[in-house]
This record gives sequence, structure tokens and C-alpha cells, in this order.
Amino acid sequence: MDDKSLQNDFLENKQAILNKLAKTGINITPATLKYVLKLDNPLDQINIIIKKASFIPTFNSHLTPEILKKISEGELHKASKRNTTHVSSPLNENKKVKKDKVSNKNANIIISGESLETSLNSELTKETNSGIITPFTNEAIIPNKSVQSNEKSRQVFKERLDLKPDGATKSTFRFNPIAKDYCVQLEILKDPTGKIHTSGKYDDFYELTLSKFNKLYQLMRKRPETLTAIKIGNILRNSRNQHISTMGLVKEIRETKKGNYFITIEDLTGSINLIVRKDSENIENRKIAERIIEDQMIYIEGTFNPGENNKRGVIFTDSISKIDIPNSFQPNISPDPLSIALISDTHIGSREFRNDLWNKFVDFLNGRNSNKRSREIAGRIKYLVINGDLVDGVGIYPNQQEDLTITDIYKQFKRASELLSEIPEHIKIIFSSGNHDPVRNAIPRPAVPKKYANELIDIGVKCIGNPSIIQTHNVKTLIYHGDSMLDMNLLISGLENDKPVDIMKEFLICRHLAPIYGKKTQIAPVSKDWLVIDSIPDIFHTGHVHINGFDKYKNVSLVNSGCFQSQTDFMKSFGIVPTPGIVPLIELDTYKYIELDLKAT
Ligand code: D5M
Ligand code: FE
Ligand code: ZN
Repeated sequence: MDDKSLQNDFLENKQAILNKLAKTGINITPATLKYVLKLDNPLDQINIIIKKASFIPTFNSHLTPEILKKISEGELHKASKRNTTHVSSPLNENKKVKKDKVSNKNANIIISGESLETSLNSELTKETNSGIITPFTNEAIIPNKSVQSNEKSRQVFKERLDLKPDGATKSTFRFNPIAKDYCVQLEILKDPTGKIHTSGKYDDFYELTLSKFNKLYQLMRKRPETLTAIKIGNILRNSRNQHISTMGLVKEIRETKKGNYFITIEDLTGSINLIVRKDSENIENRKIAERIIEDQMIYIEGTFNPGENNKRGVIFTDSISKIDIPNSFQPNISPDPLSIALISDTHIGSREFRNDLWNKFVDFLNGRNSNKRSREIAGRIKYLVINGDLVDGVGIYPNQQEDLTITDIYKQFKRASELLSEIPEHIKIIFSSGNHDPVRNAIPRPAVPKKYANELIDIGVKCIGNPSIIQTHNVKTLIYHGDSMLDMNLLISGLENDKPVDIMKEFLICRHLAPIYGKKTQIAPVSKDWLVIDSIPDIFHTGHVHINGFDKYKNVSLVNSGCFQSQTDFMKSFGIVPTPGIVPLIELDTYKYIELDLKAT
């Protein structure tokens, strides 16, 4: 090729890359662009780089040499393990390398004749102060604060609020809630009500497992590195020491006497044993293995050992991952300055129902008996989600009648509608059923039927099943009562009832709300698995444990809402110390978390 056609190629590639980045909203620094253009097949490589970057924690839509270096370090590390062809690098200086016949063309970012490390390091030095190219203008700009403040944008914005009066007398203010100026924009994106019939036949269990497998398999397939995964049934054809990547549901996991993990995974074609060594160099793997429970989908890479005398063989695993959510996840933003209040476990009808705290909550929502800041915040609330256990129910646990002030389920709902009718009309109430409400105990649960909820419906409450997903002003909230949280605590060491958000993170990482089947959590054998987290929510709301908590995981806001009920003897027997009277609020336009403490007055 002559110089001129090389130059044309270069310009065409550059334009195509910039167009591609413009479409995906990603910026690139000049040195990174220059570097990518030097790669073989730069157009293919940029697609791989974009995919891989989305799983890097510090990636904030700016392709910098640092990001590229992180990708290439990973690649070199893998490549050195697989004995792939590559050039000398600080990671494998004195190792002899041989060509890998099955090397995945797309997986390696290799620049001819030059070490990635060296090349990137030199580009990195050049990059200092050179700015960012934004593909929209194709011009270099100096990084602004928002570009640099990735860490800041990951910070949790939290405010604690109380109702201590600020001296303003009643006559000095009028409560003018801004939320009144906005129409309700509520869409129910997912609700199992009416779609979860079971025939009670064995086939139902089979279909549920198949649905779970297929959904989780497809989600895992979206991770770029799983493109190389082979079906388990094809593994046995491989020879000794072959590098294998595969994925499947965990059928069994146990720790061996030597402290290694022995795991069996299966897909539709068969099952295979894995060993994760105790002394594995990859500490991250061990940590993941420690938190694996049965029926979770995992992706693994390792070295195959076929075993002797027709034994089934085993993969010595050097890399494990769960589906998780991409680091680049950005929540949807409301264009309107409104908030959502997330509560659960009011347990109306229980002797321990905190009517005093409820009255304070109602005062707060009506802008009464509070302070200026509280009124401002209350005025933004457009939605109130009640995530299960609205009433205490009847016959839910042994001797419950002794804990009830209202022993009739209809009367409990009547009382509930009286209490909810005190909430200002401009606030839309959504009630999703819990294990104390009069629906079946097994999840997924339908909405509470009209015969109980008619008075609630009359005052405008929207009754939905559990789990459900709602959308309010673009923002998606996954509402799940949390029945399986107790199983998670029992099975995974380090998880505790008083840190409910840690359990919620595990749900997101394995993309399932009740990953294990057949423990305490009752799961209905319906033909479709409603408990797979197929789409990533902006807000994830649970209840059930009665202990408030908030955190963010990869930009998803996690809220466990606490309760309006003091400790019962039943809870005491499980060592649960509830946190009644803390109400979590989230601003739909900023994701700021506000924790209203109704006790602090
Ligand atoms: O759950 C109230 C609290 O009691 C909550 O923290 C869960 C806990 N709980 C409920 N049932 C059990 C069992 N069987 N074992 C351990 N802990 C439990 P609620 O759903 O409101 O009754
Ligand atoms: Fe409860
Ligand atoms: Zn509950």
C-alpha cells in the first residue's frame, strides 16, 4: 500500500471511530485515539474496548490511556495464562510463549511489535494536560470538573431530616406542595397479578427451572468475555490442560477438607466439576466462591483435566464471575423535581403498630408540625410505595392473635384505608403485597384481592403484586418485599439482618431475587421465573426485615424501608431489633436520599 492510501485508511478509520463513539456517547483523549488507530483492525478493536470498558469501575464514558491500560492489563494477564502469542511485556518478560491454536481473535488487543504496557505508558506520559476529544465536535477540550469528578459522582448523597419545629408559628406559612402541580405519571412495568397460575404438576417445577436457566444464561451472555464460553456437553472432547471457558447454574458447592471449593455447574447439555483452589493467586476468585450459593449462574475460565478411567473430569478454575451489572450503569432521571417515599411493614392491626409515628408521618406529608426544610421536602413527594405487610393479617405465625388489636382481616383493611386517607390527595399510593397480607405466601404474589382492598381502591390506592416494577417520571423502581433475604443471611457468611442493603447487592450481582430454591423461602412453581432481575432498576426497594438501610450499588439506589411496628415477641425470638419510624425518601431527579427520622422530635 502506498503512503496516500495508508493516509486515506487512517482518516476513514478515524472518522468511523469518532462516529461510533458519538453514537455511544463516549469521549476519547487524543492520545488514546492515536493509539487505537495504530491497532490492527481499529474498528473491531474499538467495539471490544467499549464493551470491556463498561465493566471497569472508574470508566465514566471517557476513554483515556488509564482505561485502555486497565483493559490491556487484563488481556495481557489472561493472554499470559493462556500462552497466547504476544509481544514481550513486563508481566511475562522471561516466559517462553507459544501460539495458541484457539486464541480468540477478538479478545486480544495487540499492537504489532510493541508492548501494550510500554506503548500505553508512553502515550500516558504524552497525554498529560492534553485534554479530551469529544466525538460530537471532534475537538480537543480541557477536561472539566464533571469529567474529573467521577469519584464524586459515585458518592452517596444523603440527608437526615427530623421534624423539630423551627419556631415558625402556624399562621406564618401556607403549605404549597410543588408535587400538586404535577400530574401522576405512573406505569406498572411488571406485575405478576393474574399471570402466575400453577397447575400443581411436576412440569411446573421443570418449566420454572428452565425459564430461570434461559433468562440467566442470556443475561450472562451479554458480558463480552462470555462470548468464548462453550456448552458443558462439549467440554469432555477437550484435551488435558486445554483452557476452557463455560457457564452454568451451580448444582452443588462445598468446601473440601483441604479448604478448596468443589463446585458442580450444569447447563442444558450436561454438568461439570470445578475446583477453586484455596491458594489461588486470584484472591478475588476466592471471595466470589465464598459467596456462591446453589442455583446461581456463574461464568468460569480454567484449565481442563479430563480425569482418568473415564472419570468426568474437572476444571481447575482461575477466574469466576457472576452476571452483575455494568459499572457504566446510569439511572434514568426524572425531568420533574419530585420525590418518592418508600415504606413497608406498617402491620396495621398489630398491638405493636406505631400509630404515634404514623400520625407524625401524616403530619409531615401535610406540612404540619414540622419545620421549613421538612415542608420543602414533603412538598416534593408525589409517590408513596408500601412494600408489603400493610396489615398484620391473621394466622400468620403461631399465637399471633395475642399480638393483635384488630383480629378481623376486613377490619384491618378498613383501618388501613382510614389511615391512608389522611395522606394528601396529590400523593399517589402504590401498595404491593407482603407475606402478612391476605394473598398466598409463596412468591411471586398477586395483588391483594378487591374483596379486602376495595376501600383502599376507592381512595385511589394502586394495588399490585410482588415483586413488581413501577415507572414514575422515567425512574424505574423494583419493589420486592424481601422474603428470601433471610435465606441469604443463613447461607452466605458475612450477611446480616441489620445490613439489608448488603443482601440487596448480592441479589443484583446474581440478578435474582431468590437465587436458591427449596430453603425457607416459598417459591411458587409458575412457568416463567418472575424473580430474575432482567432489567436493571434505578431504585431497588425491599422491606420485610424491619431494619432500615440505604446504599448505592453501581448507581442503583438500594433502600430497605424499615417499619412502623415495634419489636414483637416473635421478632425477639429471631433476634430482630426493628427500626420503626425511619422513612426513606428519594429525589427522582437527583437520586439524593433523605432519611426522615420521625422519632427525633
Ligand atoms: O417479619 C418480621 C421479622 O421477623 C423480619 O425481620 C423477618 C423475621 N422473620 C420472620 N419470619 C422468620 C423466620 N421464620 N425466621 C427468622 N426470621 C423471621 P414479618 O414478615 O413481618 O413477620
Ligand atoms: Fe413485616
Ligand atoms: Zn414480611
